[in-house]
Amino acid sequence: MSDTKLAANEYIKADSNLLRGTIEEGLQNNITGALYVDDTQLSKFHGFYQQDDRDLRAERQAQKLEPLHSFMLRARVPGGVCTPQQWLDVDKIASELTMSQSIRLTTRQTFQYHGILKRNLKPLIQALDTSSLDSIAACGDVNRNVMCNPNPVESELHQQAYEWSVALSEKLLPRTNAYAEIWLDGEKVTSNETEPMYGETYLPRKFKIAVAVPPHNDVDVYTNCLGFIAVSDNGKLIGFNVTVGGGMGATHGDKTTFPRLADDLGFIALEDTIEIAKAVITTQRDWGNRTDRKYARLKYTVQKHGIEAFRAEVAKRSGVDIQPPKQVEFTTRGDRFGWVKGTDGKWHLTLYIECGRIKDVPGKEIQTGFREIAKVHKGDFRMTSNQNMIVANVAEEDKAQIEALARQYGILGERLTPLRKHSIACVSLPTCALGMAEAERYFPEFTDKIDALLEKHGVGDQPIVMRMTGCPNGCARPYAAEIGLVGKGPGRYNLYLGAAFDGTRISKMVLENGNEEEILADLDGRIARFANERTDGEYFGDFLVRTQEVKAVLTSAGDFHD
Ligand code: SRM
Ligand code: SF4
Repeated sequence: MSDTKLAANEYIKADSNLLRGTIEEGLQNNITGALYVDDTQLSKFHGFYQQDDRDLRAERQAQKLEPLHSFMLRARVPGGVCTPQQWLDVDKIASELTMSQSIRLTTRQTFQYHGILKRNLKPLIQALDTSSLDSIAACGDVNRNVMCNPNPVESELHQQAYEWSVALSEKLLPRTNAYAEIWLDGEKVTSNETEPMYGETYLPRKFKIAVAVPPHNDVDVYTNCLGFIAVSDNGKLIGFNVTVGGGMGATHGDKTTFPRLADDLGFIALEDTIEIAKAVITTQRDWGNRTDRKYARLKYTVQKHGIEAFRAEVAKRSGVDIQPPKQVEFTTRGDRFGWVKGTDGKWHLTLYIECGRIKDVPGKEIQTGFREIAKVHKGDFRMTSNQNMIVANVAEEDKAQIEALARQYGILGERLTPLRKHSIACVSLPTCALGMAEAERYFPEFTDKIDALLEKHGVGDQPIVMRMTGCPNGCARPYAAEIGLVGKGPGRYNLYLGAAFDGTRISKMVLENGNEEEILADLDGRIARFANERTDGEYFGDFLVRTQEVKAVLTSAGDFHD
């Protein structure tokens, strides 16, 4: 490559021999717990990040020790579905091969391990493989885990949508043999290996796809690079409304960066799904910004060229007849807790997991509970994009046993408030290298305080989508929340309000760098007015916009910072 202006990662990818780099050599170097620096970028394509425990960083620095390096690994589980045996394997791996010993359900329907020592990476990936699981392309500049609404009620429609999410995930995988060679002792490919769709420098940046089945928008389809919204006729899937150019990440104080909801590309017939996805991906491959990773996501490509030009290019590349979008309506974004019955007569139990952390804590043996359920469960498990878990496809006669186990281990969640049911937070400290403020460790306590405010004003029964992240990258999609908190520094957050309950409008900042007291004071006044002045059935975000407390973000990006 001759263009010196390209982002550093572009050279790392180009020189990596299709993602191999020197990862194998780095694994064998026992002097350090880390990988070689460039390989820490390549490792993401294999599903893992190098991290260090930030709680211990200063102490180790004072002792002149290298940071306590360990790795976070994210699995690829399209649509979040796994079998009970797989769950038992996942659980065993956490206990035997990670320092955290816990499992972390993510906001994209999969799970992560934290605290994997370098020497345990290979045994861990091999153990996942034995369980027919992998972490290929779970991170990195490629298409990542494909989300699919776990909508168990409309069973047949969901099954069809789920199958498309699996097909998308499989068809869009990188073709390099690097993962098999490094981790699974696969035979080394020696000649002419190519990466037909991605090319040797892959995409300019990460790429995300979600499949949504209206009226449920729990996958937050408009926040994805590429969205497929199921269009059905009499319960049968007939095609998708395709959306492009959504994304959350931004940088504090930099108005050239912004969260953005996706634009409508149009309706496509079912058989065109993979072709459209490939055309969107190759357009982004060729049009995306490779000089500055800050502007390299698809949302900036669509914003720069405009949706018309982008649509024309995708139509040209795919040869697909892209029609105007069909009418669809979303009404919910949360999970449906407790038991629901599918149209096929099977039962599904959605269980709340605070911030997605599967770990035994006093009063709630979450990890043990799921292990015991997995031992007897004959259906499957479904991780949700709200970091919760569905014990799915339970026969009528097995319901009582599953429920008894959930109750015994304190995970039935019978007394959850509507706010809590609609709340998620990202990981942040101590593992996330980018966290500026606490999220997962502070969010439960913060949620209690907002619940108390709602209770005080008599609106404790109001469902409100509330999300917190430790930095502006937006891993819990906070700009799409009715109450969004984005970490600015220790104990300090920007407060964002005014997003739509169904995920079709993003929010605006109303308070910068506030501490807990300031945030609670701000919300106290607004919740009081909401309690007194809301119209029948009005949501909090809509109320703030109607009463002009918060100006609506109308265009996809332009007015987010106004
Ligand atoms: Fe994320 C980076 C965790 C969903 C936007 N994200 C990270 C890293 C890997 C930090 C890093 O780069 O060093 C975090 C690891 C923390 C840890 O210790 O585990 C991290 N992201 C997560 C998870 C685990 C949060 C969670 O609590 O569940 C989610 C894993 C999803 C998955 O299974 O694949 C997660 N991240 C998201 C989402 C939500 C989504 O995709 O629906 C977003 C916003 C949507 C988007 O992509 O625009 C998101 N993560 C980011 C960004 C900002 C990207 C950008 O465009 O600017 C970064 C930083 C980056 O890429 O440079 C990031
Ligand atoms: Fe880390 Fe920021 Fe993502 Fe939270 S939002 S997990 S702090 S990168």
